[in-house]
Amino acid sequence: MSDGYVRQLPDVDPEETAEWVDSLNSLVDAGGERRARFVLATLTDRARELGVGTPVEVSTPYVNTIPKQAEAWFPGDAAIERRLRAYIRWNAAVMVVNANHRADGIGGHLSSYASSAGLYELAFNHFFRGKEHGQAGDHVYFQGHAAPGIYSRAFLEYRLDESQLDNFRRELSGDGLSSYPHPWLMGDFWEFPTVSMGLGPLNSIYHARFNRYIDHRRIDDTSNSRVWCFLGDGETDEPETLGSISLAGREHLDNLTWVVNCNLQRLDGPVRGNGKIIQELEAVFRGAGWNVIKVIWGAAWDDLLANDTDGVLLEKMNTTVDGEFQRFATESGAYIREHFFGPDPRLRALVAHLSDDELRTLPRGGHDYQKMYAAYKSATSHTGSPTVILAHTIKGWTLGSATEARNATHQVKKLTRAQLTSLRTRLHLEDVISESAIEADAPPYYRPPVDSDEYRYLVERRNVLGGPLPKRTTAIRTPLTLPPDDLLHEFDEGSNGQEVSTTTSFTRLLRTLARAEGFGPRVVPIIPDEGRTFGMDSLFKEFGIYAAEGQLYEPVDSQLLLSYTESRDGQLLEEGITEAGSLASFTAAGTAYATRGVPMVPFYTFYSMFGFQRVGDLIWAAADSQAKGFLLGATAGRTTMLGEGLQHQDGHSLLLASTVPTCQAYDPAYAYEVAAIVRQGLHRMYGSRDSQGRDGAGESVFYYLTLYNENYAMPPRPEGVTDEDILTGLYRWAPAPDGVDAVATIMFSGSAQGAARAAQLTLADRYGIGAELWSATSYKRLREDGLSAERYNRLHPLETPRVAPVTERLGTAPGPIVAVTDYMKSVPDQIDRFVAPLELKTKRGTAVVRRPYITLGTDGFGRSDTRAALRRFFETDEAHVVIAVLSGLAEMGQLESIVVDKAIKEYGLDTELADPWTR
Ligand SMILES: Cc1ncc(C[n+]2csc(CCOP(=O)(O)OP(=O)(O)O)c2C)c(N)n1
Ligand SMILES: [Mg+2]
Repeated sequence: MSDGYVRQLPDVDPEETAEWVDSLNSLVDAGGERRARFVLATLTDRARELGVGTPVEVSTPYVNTIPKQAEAWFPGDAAIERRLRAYIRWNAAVMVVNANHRADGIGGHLSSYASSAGLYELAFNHFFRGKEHGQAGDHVYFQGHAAPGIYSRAFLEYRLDESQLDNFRRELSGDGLSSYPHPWLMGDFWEFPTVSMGLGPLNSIYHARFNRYIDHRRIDDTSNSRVWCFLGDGETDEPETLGSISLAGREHLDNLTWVVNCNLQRLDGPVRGNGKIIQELEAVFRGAGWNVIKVIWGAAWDDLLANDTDGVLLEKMNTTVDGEFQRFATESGAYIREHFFGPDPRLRALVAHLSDDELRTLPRGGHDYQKMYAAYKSATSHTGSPTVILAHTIKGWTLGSATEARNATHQVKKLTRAQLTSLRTRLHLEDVISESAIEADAPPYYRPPVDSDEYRYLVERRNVLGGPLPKRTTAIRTPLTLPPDDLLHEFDEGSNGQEVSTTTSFTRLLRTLARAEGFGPRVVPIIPDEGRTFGMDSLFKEFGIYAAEGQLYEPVDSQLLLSYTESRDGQLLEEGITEAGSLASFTAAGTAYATRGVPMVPFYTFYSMFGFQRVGDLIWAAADSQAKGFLLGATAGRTTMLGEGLQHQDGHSLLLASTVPTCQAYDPAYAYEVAAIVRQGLHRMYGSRDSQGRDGAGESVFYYLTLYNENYAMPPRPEGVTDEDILTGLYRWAPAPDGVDAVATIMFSGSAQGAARAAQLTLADRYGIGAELWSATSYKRLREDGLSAERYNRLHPLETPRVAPVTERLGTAPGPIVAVTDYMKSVPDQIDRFVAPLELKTKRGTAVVRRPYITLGTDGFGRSDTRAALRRFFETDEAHVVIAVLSGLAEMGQLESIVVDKAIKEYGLDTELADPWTR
């Protein structure tokens, strides 16, 4: 297909054009296609040098990007580094083998690290910057399954001891090591959870961008930090992996380097048996504006290629599919001579001087230390775009012929004695590992003593580079000043009758926080192209939208007060339509207290439906990372956001939120509740002081708040209600109306407050029944506190029993309890077993009875309709709250059932309908 654009441009000198085309014709006639391609590529290269913008070629031949003559010289001690690698490889393998000897089935991986040991070791010895001397250092995302190798190195550095290696994957034994990088479980070691594949790569991109952001905003100088991400070639199939690479290209993130370990295999088999993953990735990354460095062939191939005057070798390289290359890695030299070099006599002649053994061991580029060094050197000196190194390796490298490049290699967890012995030979470890030791059931680890040359070299290299990695520290480099406590007190006054939503109240609160002196700059508002929906466009102009290049155009709305204002030091992260990317920004900001020693406070506001269920795994990983900050699920509720329908209406994010241990989930009804939760949340997460008395080192939790778009007058905070009442999840919001006795309780959350309040008035007016109103801000919190009391009692049979806080509080609540929310019934059901029993006075004396606890909620798919219709459909409106209260009273024998029946008929609810969750 021709480039259509050429035919649309005027040809100012057709004669000259024809001459060029003629030359090309004769070139093809005389030298053939291959020669013509070579000349064209040379011309393109020259054109680039001359500054003639030529379109990026997305694909280059299947050879190394860096030619031999341009390779940087390797400055290290190759012999010592090889030796160190051998020890690390050995221990990594032994750790997994031992773990599986001790506890069959405990798992672990041998072959991922075996294929990438060289990739890591080069970086450890020459590139990764550490965190010593108050530096933030580099940020390294290690491939999750390579963890044994990383532990093994830390063992050589005497950062881990033998018993820890012995307890690989046995964390509950006290000094065990987690299977994969989990900061939550090894908080002074791992920084980034990477094992759920695709999340590490995505997070690394947004991390690199976030480093730019805080640099441009002059919060932290990040110019000396590089973000590295190591990933598998199979991992690139995850949409999260490649989904945001264009952002990195567009933002010219030359502080980001990816290393893709292209061992051509994933778990079950080849990544692209019928294709070429390296070629495919090259095209994708080049198209996205990345600098791509392919390291396919080791040094021994250089001479072969130089002698390939007919181009037959190159042709063979280009046309051999990965499935075949994988096969060659398992075959003899004779097989390779026959099947790779064999068919073409010119090709066979190229390797006639090589023995079968030499042919068998022709190295892959990823195992060639010199070539990999050159690639890293080039990547780290490259400017203007991110770099990806595509390194061709063999899965299970050095582990022996039964394991290397076999389809089942990923699952290998045990090695026989014979295999261990052959590994020892392959790694030349005969002098440090005795044959008899291998005979034993638990083969020994080895590390050089601290006075050895190898140890000194290892440590010296890390010292030069700023200390050992990985290392997670929460030492604060730039402390944060919390805003004064009375800053948000305006929300306690209510909205003076003005009808507003909790969403707009929150936007106002966010503005107040972002303006707060000292604290304001640490606020990171994040939105995924939904600012206008949440009324956040009011922040665009005042705080600016972050754009690395500033604003190169005059915005269409520049004459408006709230124009779309982008700037290099803009504060808002307007991420566009990517909830995953936004969550990655949230994680980068929410972990900056640890990764950079600079506490930042992200407020990520999104469509609640597209939060936990869309990017739940990223939220889980954020929790593992010990991220702090606020997630705001706006347009919350299944009936509050009218019109949109079932893909938009969220009735379950609070249920999903309840599954994340560090998530503090709240469903506030009023602006003063939102303010109290944010105020106390800031204290809890950032408030406690570090050893030097500086703010920012609080608990590693994060908050999830639902925000609704229904407008109503925000009431003032009721007299006597404390922040503590709001934060612990439940408090009495209003007594029964004057003139009626309190005989029932209605609990509401979020926008269900409207139905609850209306029902309270109706019950009093029509039935003379008094109901108290309680605000339930967090069922998750109530449940956890209840479980805690219950557990204490179970395990302390002789102590005074504790009472669940929710039980205690409800002890003073009258009658049956009806809980209504705009979420599934399972949300209020969380406290079902903690609902206090009732003391009931009957004619025959006082009885303690189980109290009716009736939950109303929005189980089922949403619908497009009005709020009123939706609430009727889901049975959460005023009528249904009234019926529920009457029904509860009838159940307790305090009301005739006929009254309930009559009410049902009066409300017109007596038509037989299927349950909403079946409709
Ligand atoms: C999201 C997710 N899905 C599946 C897995 C299970 N899994 C672990 S490793 C692996 C294969 C990895 O292949 P590749 O990325 O090529 O890495 P390699 O081990 O070959 O270096 C799979 C499927 C996972 N960890 N995360
Ligand atoms: Mg792989």
